[in-house]
Amino acid sequence: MTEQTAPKSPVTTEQFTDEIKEQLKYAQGVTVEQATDADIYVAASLAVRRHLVDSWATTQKDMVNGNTKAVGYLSAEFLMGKQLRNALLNLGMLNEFDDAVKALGHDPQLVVDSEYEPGLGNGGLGRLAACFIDSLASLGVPAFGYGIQYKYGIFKQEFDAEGKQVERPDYWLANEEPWGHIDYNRSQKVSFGGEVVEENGKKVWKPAWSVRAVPVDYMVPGYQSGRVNTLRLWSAKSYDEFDLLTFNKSDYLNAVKPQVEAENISKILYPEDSTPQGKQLRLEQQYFFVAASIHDAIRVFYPGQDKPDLTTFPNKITFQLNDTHPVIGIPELMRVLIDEYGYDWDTAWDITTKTFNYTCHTLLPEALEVWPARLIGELLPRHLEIINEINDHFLEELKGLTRDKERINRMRIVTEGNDPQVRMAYLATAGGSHVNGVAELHSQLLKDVTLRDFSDLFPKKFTNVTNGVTPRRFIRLANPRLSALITEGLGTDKWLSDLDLLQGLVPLADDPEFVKKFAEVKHANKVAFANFAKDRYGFEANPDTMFNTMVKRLHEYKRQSLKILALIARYAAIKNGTINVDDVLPRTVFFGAKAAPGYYMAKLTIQLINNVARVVNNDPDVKGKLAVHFPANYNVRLAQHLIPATELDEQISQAGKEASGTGNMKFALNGALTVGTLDGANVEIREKVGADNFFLFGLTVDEVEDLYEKGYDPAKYYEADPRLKMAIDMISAGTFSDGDRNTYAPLVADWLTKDYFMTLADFTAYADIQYQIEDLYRDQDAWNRKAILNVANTGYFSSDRSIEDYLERIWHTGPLA
Ligand code: GPV
Repeated sequence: MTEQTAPKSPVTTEQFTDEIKEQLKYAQGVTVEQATDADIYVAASLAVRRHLVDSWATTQKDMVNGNTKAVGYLSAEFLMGKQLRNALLNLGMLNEFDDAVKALGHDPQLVVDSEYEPGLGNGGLGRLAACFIDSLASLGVPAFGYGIQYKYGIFKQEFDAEGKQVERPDYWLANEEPWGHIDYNRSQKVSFGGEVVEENGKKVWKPAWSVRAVPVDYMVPGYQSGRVNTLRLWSAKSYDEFDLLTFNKSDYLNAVKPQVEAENISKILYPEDSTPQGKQLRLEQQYFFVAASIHDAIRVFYPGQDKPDLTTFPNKITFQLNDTHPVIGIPELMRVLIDEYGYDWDTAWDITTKTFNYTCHTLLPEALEVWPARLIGELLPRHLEIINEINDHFLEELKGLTRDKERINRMRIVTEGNDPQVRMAYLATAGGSHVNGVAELHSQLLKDVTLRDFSDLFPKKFTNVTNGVTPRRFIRLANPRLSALITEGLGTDKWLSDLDLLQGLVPLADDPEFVKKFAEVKHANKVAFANFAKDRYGFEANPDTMFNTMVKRLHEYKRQSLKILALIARYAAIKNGTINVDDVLPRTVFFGAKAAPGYYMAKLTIQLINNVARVVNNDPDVKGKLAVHFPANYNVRLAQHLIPATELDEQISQAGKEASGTGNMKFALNGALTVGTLDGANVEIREKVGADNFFLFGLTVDEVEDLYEKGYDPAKYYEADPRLKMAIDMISAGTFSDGDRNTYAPLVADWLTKDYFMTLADFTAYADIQYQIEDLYRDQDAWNRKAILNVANTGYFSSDRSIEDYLERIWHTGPLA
C-alpha cells in the first residue's frame, strides 16, 4: 500500500472543465470550438489562479497580523521556469487538468507547451532564487521575493551556419501572460539624480527625475502547505509629467524623452553571469527594485501609519541580499530612516544592520561588484554621502579592533585616490548581520581568502548555507517516472516534502528487481528525450548509447574546453586506430550553454563545440560510437527534459572556482553519476554518495595554488600527453574549421601560453578516468546500483533543507502558525 500525502484536488475534472470554459467565455471571449491550445493554456491558468487566491489572501493577512518575521528575498534575478504545471502539482490538480483538457479536445502537453518560459535570470543564481521561494512557501514561511519584471529576459540563443552564437531578444510578454498581476494601486516612486541641499540643518535630497515602480505580483504556491507567498517584480513606468517648457516649443519628441527613458529601467536583463558590467543603467535597475521593495515592505507592515515605529522593522522582515546586486539597499534604508523618518545615525544603523544579510555567490575577485563613487554620486548623491559616512564609521570601528593599519586600509568600503570605488561586497559585509557562502568549501574560502580581513575581525558574521534545489520541479515534474518508482520503493510520496526520506532507497540498490525498474525508468527517459530532441531540434540521439551531459553557462572557469578537448582526443583515437573500434563504448554527448554576448573566448568555445559536433556526427568512421549534440538555448525547460535522461554528468570546473553549482545536485537526484573535481558542492555530494559512487579527478584547491605559485607552464602538459597534443593540433590544423588555421587560434594560444584555469594540467587525469567510467558502464547493474545510491543519498540537497538552514543560522524565523 502506498501512502498518498499529495494534496487532494480542490475540484473534480468536470468542475475544472467548466471553470476553463467559463474563463474562455468571460476572460478571453472565445468559444470552446474556437479555442486554440494557447487559449486553453490561458483559461486553465486563470482558473488555477482562482484556486490560489484565498490561500494567498490569508497568507498575507497572517503575515501582517502574526508575530512571525517574514523573509524578503531581494534578487535581481528569478529564473522561474514555466508556471502552470508547478501550480497544478502544488494544488494536487495534475490529473484533473489532463482530463479536463482532453475533455475539451486538446492535448495537455501542447497546452502546457504554449506557456512561454519567463527567463528572468542568467543561470544558477537566478534559478536558486526561484527554488528558494518555492521552498519558503512549501515550508509555510511568510516571504516576499522582490525583483524586476524585465521586459526582455535572458536572450534567446541561436547558432548561425558557422556554429556561432547569435542572440535574439526574448520578448516573453508578446502573448497574454496570465500569472503576473499588475497592481497599479500599490506603485512606488523611485527617484534619481539631482543634488543634496541643506535645509534647516538637515540634508535634503532634491532628485532630478523619478520613475514609477509598478508591482507585478506572482503567486508562489507552497507544496502541501496551504500557503501562497508573493513574488513581487517591479516594472518601470513613467510618470505622466510632460516637460511643458519643451512641449511649448512644440518639440514633442524631446518632451516625451524622459518618459521613454524611464521605462528603459526594467527593459532588459543584463546577460552577463558572474561578470559585472558597471553600466549606469544596471545601477539604476538595482536601486529601482531595492528602493521600491523597501518602501513596499514599510507599507505592508505598517499599514496606514504615518509615523511608524521602525525600530521594530527587523522584527517584521529580514532582507536577504542575493549577491551584491541589491546592496544599494543598505544606504537606501539608512536614507529612509534618517531623512524620511527622522531617526539618528546610530538608531538607523542598528535597524539596518539587523535587517540585512548577504549571500556571496562567487570567489572570482573580478565578479565582485565595484561601483565608481562618481557614478553613484551622479545617480544617487545622497546615497554616496551615506556610503562615505558608513565608510568613516566603519574605519573608526576597525581602529578599535586592530592596530594593523594596512589591514584597516584593505578593508575600506570606499577606496582612496582621485577615482574612488565603492566595494559592494564590503558594504554588504559591514552593513548586515550575516555573510554566507553557498557550499562548505566556498564558505571556507570566502573566510580564508576573499573576505579574510573581515572574517578575522568579525568571525561570528560568517556562516555557510549549502545550496539546494526544489524536488517538486526537478524530480516530480521533470521526472515523473522516477518519482513514481521512488514512491513505490518508499511506500509513500512524503519524500517530496521531506527529501531525506530518499535514504530509504539505500537497501533497494541491492534489490535486483528495483535495479531493473530503475534501469527501465532511465531508459524510458532517454527514449523520451530522444523523441523530444528529434521533434524540437531535429537531431537523432540513440538511446542505446551512454547519455553524457554538460549543461551550464559557458565560462572559462567551468571548463567546457576540457570536455571538448577530451572529446576530440577520443575522436582522434577511434579514427586513427589507437583504440579498437569494438572497444569503444558508444556515447552521446550533450552540451547546453549560453555565453555572455561580449565574452569572446566563451563564444569561440561555443563555435568550436558546434563544429566538433558537425565533424564528428558526419564522420562514418565513428558512427554509432560517438555523437555530439548542442541544442541551442538551454533553459529551465530543456533542463527538465535532459537531466532525467542523463547518465553521466560533468562538473569539471577548476577547483576553487565554482562557488557551489546546483546542476550537480539536480543530476545526482535524477540518478546520474558525476565526473567532477573537488569544487563547490561537488565536495559535499561526493561525501554524501560515497567516494565509490563519484568519479573524482583533477587538482585540488591546494594543488592549484601551489602550481600558480611555482609558475604554471601549460605547454609542458601539451608536450607530455600525446592525446592532448593530438587534440590541440587538430584544432590548429583546421579540422573543425574547414581547413582554416586561424579560426580557433586565440583559443589555442591561450591554452598553450596562459591557460589560467589549468585545463591542460587536468587533461590527463580527466582523459584517464574515462576508462574507469566506461568499464563501470559496461556492467549496467553495477552502474545502476551506484546511480540509485546517488538518488538515495542526496536528499540533503533539497532547497527545503537550505531554507531550514537559513531560518536557523541567519533569519531566526519560521513558519506561520
Ligand atoms: I556572482 N552564480 C551565478 O549564477 N551568477 C552570478 O552572477 C554569480 C554566481 C552562481 C555560481 O556561479 C554557482 O556556483 C552557484 O551555484 C549559484 O550562483 C547559486 O549560488
